[in-house]
Amino acid sequence: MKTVFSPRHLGHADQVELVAGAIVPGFELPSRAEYVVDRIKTVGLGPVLPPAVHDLSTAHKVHRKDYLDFLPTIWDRWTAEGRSGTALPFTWPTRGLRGDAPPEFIDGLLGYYSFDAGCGVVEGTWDAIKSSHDVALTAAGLVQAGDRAAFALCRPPGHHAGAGFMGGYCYINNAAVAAQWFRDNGARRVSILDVDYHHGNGTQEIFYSRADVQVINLHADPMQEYPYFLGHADERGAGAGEGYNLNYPMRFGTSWETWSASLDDACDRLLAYQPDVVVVSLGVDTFEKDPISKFKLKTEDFPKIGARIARLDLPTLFVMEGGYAVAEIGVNAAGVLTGFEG
Ligand code: Q9C
Ligand code: ZN
Repeated sequence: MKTVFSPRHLGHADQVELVAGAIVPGFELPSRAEYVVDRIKTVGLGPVLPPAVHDLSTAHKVHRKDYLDFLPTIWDRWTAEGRSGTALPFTWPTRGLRGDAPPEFIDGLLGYYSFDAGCGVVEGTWDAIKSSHDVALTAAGLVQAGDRAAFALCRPPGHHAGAGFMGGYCYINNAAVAAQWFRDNGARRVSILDVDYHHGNGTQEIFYSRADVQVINLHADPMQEYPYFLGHADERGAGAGEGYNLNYPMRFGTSWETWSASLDDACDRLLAYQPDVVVVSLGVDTFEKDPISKFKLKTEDFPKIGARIARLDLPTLFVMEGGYAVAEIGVNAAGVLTGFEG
């Protein structure tokens, strides 16, 4: 299996986040992707290729124009106020406030276009976002051209980003852009199978009213875990999309026995949909030692995930999402992919 990867992610660094009332270094570190690419090379998964530059025309079909126009301007707007460090929001349009128009000032804009303070912006952030998008589309092209599977080693990740907002370390929804691209290039139906520990709220929102992209999420119960405000089992899609969104929320402490039963059920539902291609949102933050998660999957379980997905016998694009036990994410992500290859 080929991997697509860009070192341009390295410019997205120096993140900070609020954890238990303290501002600490962010968990979504540049070293994450470096550990994964190093492990891919160590196990000899296959060639590691650079992305080809793509325009944003497909991204424009899953994101709002005003949001995509705003993203590349954040750092310049921030520094125009004489600021340095990391651009972050602090005010959001929740219930009881108006959220129907973007303000003029950068602090208001950052809040308007996000749902949390998980998406800092530094000088190199837009270039990393764009390279991550290009990685996803280049890898999608490999699958379209006939490869059984490809790995888009995206950083930053994407599944929390919605049509018009960032959040949870995610800016452009790489998996959603790839799914849209498959639709525009001959696939009649696309399934997105999101195995990241966190609910892929952005992906769900983007496709919620559509029947042509099935979205399946396996994740920590939002009653207990981030993103808290989406991801319940009764969210099944709306309008034409009714029945094409599937959520498998699981409680803190979930281990392989329970998690894999959800995966088996999800795979049955996926096959019943008869997609032409599968996009896997590959988070490995289900790992027992992940520093921000509370599932109990072990390193030996990750190849079994890949093997189960391989049994679907469908063209498959893996898109990197989360996973934060830095030393181990390379082993676990590569484990899924080697398990897929059998
Ligand atoms: N700092 C992905 O796995 N947690 N995103 C916030 C307070 C946010 C995870 C906890 C977790 C986002 C792609
Ligand atoms: Zn996650």
